[in-house]
Amino acid sequence: MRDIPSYDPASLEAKWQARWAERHTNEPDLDRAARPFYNLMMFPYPSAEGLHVGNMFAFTGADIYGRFKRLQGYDVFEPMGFDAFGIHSENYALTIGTNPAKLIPQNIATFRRQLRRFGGMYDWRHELSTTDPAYYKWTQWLFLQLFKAGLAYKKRAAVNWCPKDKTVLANEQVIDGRCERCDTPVEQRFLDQWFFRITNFAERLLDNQHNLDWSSSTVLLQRNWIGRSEGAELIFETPSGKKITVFTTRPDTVFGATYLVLAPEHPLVDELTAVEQRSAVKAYQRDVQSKDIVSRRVGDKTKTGVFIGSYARNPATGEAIPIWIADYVLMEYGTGAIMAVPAHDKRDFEFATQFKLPIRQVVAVEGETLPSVSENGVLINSGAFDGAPCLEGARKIVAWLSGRGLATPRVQYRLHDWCISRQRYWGPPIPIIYCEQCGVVPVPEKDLPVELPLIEDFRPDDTGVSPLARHEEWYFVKCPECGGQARRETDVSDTFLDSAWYHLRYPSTEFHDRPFDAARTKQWLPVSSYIGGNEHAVLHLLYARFICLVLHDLGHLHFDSPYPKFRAHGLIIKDGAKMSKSRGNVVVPDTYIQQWGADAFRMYLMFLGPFQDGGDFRDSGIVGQRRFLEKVWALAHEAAEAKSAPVPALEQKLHRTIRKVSADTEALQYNTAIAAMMEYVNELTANFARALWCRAAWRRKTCLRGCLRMRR
Ligand code: ANZ
Ligand code: ZN
Repeated sequence: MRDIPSYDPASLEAKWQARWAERHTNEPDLDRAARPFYNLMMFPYPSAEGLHVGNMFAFTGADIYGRFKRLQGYDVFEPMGFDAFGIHSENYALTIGTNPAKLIPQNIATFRRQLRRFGGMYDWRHELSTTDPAYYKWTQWLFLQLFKAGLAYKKRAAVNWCPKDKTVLANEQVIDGRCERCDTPVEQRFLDQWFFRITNFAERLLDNQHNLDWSSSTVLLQRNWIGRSEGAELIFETPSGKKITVFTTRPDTVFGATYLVLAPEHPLVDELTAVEQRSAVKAYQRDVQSKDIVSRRVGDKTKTGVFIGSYARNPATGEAIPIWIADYVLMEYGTGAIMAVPAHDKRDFEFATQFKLPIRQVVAVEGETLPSVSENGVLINSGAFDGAPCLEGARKIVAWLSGRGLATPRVQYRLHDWCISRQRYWGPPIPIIYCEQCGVVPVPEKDLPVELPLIEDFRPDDTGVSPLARHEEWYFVKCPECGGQARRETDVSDTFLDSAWYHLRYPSTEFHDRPFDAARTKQWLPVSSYIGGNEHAVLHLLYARFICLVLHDLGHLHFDSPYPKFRAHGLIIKDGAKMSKSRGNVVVPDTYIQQWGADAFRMYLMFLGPFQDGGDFRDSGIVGQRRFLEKVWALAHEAAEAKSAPVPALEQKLHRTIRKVSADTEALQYNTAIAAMMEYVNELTANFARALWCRAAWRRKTCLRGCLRMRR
């Protein structure tokens, strides 16, 4: 028998990758594909370090699924691109002092090399980068469509401001009230910003969820983020006739409302404040102003607040109750005012205890101490409503108060409009022009893209305006309507806008006169399978659904959900924590791939644990996968030479294995699929001298051709 060549992944993998390129294996005919399957994975932002093992884990799992579909006969379109605008890329550029416009292409080159080397079956003809003017021209077009539809508007809003870094921070960059980069306490500032009216779509974003085949954890995260609450608005009147409207989810507890709390910014505070309380109220408002937004939203700190010196009438009891302001009531939610029911609300209870305000129990629940928040009790101390179960009591009380014009049923969402303004350099300029004569003028579509100029002073400064606002040679323009002197918007848009529509662009990258071609879109969208991290459950995935609804309503798309099927992958843990750049426990895959080969490394990653749960990364164990592949390699070579009749027991094992591997792969349970293949190979090697794979199995490409004689 001739010698079996040794298993040499470097040359072997290169050979097959060359073969793919030659045969266009990964490049389906996008216009004529008979069985299109759009296999999408979340595109990376090209950080300097390159792909780490956590990224590689996610891409491997998604890539295997694409390969599986290809083997099942689908025309698989698996594109890849780069989410290269935004704060991650820009902050890195700031750290090393190089312009992101110069730095990012280098990072992309590294990523591309890594993605090719690990054997991802990507259609590189359709690569895209969000920083390419040919791409962001259409991101700007998208902004214009929303603007024209009345879904983009400008308003003054609070932002987090780091006084040391002199920059606006996203909420996620504020950790315990401090800047995540320099640990300085964060302040609030007020800026004019662009918003998208995603709240108009809250109900549909919830309803649509029923049609989504998504990981249940993702659906739940989105549901909570949208945060639908059913309740009522109730009116509390002051002696002077001012009406204070509160939003409550528990109108049944109105008899227990012993005081009111307004947000410190509430518009009625000034006129309702008694003279003797004025200086205390002002001081408190100033104090709250200087705090960041995020820590106000977390409820479990000591309560602060001030009595404003006036009273309002409880609509149920007719009693005059005191009015306070406190920062645990947020202006952006509900009406910015609450009725406090300390007996049945935890925050109100803490507040009332601290400031010695009356606590009146109005719901009796067996065996519970105050504050009891359950809705399963019956009403007490509630006049004519005593004895009613909470839900029924709520309905009756709202009906009773509505009759007197003091209540309206109301649905409230936690979701806010999407702020898309960024006072930064590294993003697509928002395509708006301000003219003294004509006002806010959208850039005409024929003038897109509004290119981001290459500037040297891209650093944000303490003016709080975008670096582009320092460049009059760029921002002074002729008004497209009257031809007079006008000025460009100098904010750029949020990275999440770039990624909210990239799936539409991939199949149409070669069209430069339209964002996405109608026929291509019909053929390939919506996406067949989307795989990515659950950390994007509420931002990216929600925004993409919103943009899809908008484009659907405007007649651009034939579907209203971009990703009918989504699966969240698990996380790779290293030294007890999620592998991430910010934690500094990143492992780079390159040396492993060099030493063991891409196939062994991919297999190792998939064997760490169930793909949707993730696993613990250790250096040991890769050698096991490598040995397994060597074994398969040797078996295959021997099989190519041998001739023998089928062995029934092995045939049976083979078909069982095929069934299990197919089912597990479809369910993304790669670890158990690998285990089944190992078991099968062991059986081949250990128990039988000869075996034959049936031709049918070979046609399905699940096993090797011909017959096999075992090595002794
Ligand atoms: C009285 C009450 C009694 C409440 C009770 C709760 C329990 P969700 O479910 O999250 O929508 N609230 C209303 N507006 C607020 C604001 N701007 N800032 C802070 N809190 C606000 O929560 C709605 C409840 O949160 C409302 O119902 C209100 O307190 C409070 F036993 O009203 B409740
Ligand atoms: Zn004008």
